[in-house]
Amino acid sequence: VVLLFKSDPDDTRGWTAELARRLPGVEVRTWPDVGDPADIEFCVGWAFPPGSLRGFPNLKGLQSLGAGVDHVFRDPDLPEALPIARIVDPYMTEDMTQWVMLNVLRFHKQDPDYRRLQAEGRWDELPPPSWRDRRVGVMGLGELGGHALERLRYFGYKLAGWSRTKKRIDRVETFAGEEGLRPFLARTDILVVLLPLTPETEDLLNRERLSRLPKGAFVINAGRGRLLVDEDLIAMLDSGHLGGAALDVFRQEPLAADHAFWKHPKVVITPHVSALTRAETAVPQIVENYRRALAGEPLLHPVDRRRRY
Ligand code: OXD
Repeated sequence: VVLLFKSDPDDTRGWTAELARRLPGVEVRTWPDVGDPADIEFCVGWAFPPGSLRGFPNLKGLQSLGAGVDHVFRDPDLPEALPIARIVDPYMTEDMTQWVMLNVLRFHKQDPDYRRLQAEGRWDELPPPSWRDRRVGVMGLGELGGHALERLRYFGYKLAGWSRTKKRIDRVETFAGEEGLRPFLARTDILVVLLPLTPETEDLLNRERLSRLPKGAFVINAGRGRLLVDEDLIAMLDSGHLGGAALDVFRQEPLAADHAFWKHPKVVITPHVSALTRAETAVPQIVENYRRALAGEPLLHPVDRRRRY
């Protein structure tokens, strides 16, 4: 038996149908209708309620429905030896890259400034930026960051990447670790954050680090809200040090109605939709992982518990 956990009931129906279609002969149950906990062999979902997985004595694998798995590690009772997999789906990767492109281009082409001029009915030409000189930097050089850089290369920007451990990428200046952070930020006009959230990356982008970005820099975050300290970002936008921010992820989701980001003139918000997991493209790897988990084989796109991604 496979158990699915999704918080949105409409969405749950589509996933259940797709899983059932691709797993003939396997029963798919949906939370909270677990039935006998001993029946559950494989769990698929996003943020199972803490402690719940511990209650399934025959559980052989957990498939995160997201690319990020910080939600899994929020469970203090996560069974120790449980194999965990995350989604790596070329459809989602492309989708994320397109969201990144939208926002890199938005800032590079001064769209927020032209929108303000339009609102004032002003036909004013701003000093044009040169794509040749534009320095774009990507934090996180895994599936998502690597793909975004590949696409960004077409635009001729000066590219750099930062990651925990040093990576080599064609025509991208790469930086790594704590000592690489300062020089990476200092050369980045448009910062794209695609890091996983781990104990090491939490609050990484605080006031001190954001102040290393050059004056007028832009921040684009589609990683996780907790990578960035909200008050520090707002302070840097208000002081004029930062030119704008595009945010898809937040410390608390949904974003609280009274959060300062909503009405901030320099902040563009999307509600965690930069790359949605789609049943039709994601289910094949889930089906394969179900098979592997039951056979005791290593899962596709396994999560390293030590690194937490
Ligand atoms: C995520 C996702 O991990 O939406 O944020 O896949």
